[in-house]
Amino acid sequence: MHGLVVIDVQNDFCPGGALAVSGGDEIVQPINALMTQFEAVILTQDWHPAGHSSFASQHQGAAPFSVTQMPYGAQVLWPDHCVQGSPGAGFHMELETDRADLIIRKGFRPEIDSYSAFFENDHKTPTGLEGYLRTRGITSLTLVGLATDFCVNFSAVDAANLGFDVTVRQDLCRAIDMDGSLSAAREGMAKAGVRLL
Ligand code: VGL
Ligand code: ZN
Repeated sequence: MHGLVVIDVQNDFCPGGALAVSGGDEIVQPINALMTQFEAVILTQDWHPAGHSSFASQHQGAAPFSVTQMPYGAQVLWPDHCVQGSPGAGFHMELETDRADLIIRKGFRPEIDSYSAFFENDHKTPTGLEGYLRTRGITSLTLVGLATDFCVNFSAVDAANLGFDVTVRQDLCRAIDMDGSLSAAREGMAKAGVRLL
């Protein structure tokens, strides 16, 4: 059984948003069209409490897009984004959310970020998505969404390591691409056995 996982197609990651990904809105209609071809559709939603520890605003003197050391490892510090209940955390207005079987929220613990749909950034704390997919008999996943080099990348690598058959539709993703993060993400996904289309 084949599932479509739509990563973080939210207002803050689209042009005009707090952490806008260039061209983020261009993928919405083609993703809607793709949903009809899958037996299961899962959406992820980046969902941070105000004052989340991944926000540069919470680290004195830290600039957005700088890197800090957290107890669980290196963490990029972001502009405040996807704050729970804010318009920026909402899905893009044209995304067909009615088609979703499951919406999984992540990044809701104040002290840890979660790029991946499967594990928080300590690579240990599960989100529960693996259990959902397995109990539904979904073994093969196609990933689309935002951003290619962060949440799509981490989700795809984790899914492949968990034994799912994983495809990333790069044409239906857009990247942040800071300091070579996109090419590093492509290499990491390929190495993990992710099919890059
Ligand atoms: C994301 C940075 C911070 C993403 C989420 O969806 O790729 N990136 N939070
Ligand atoms: Zn985030």
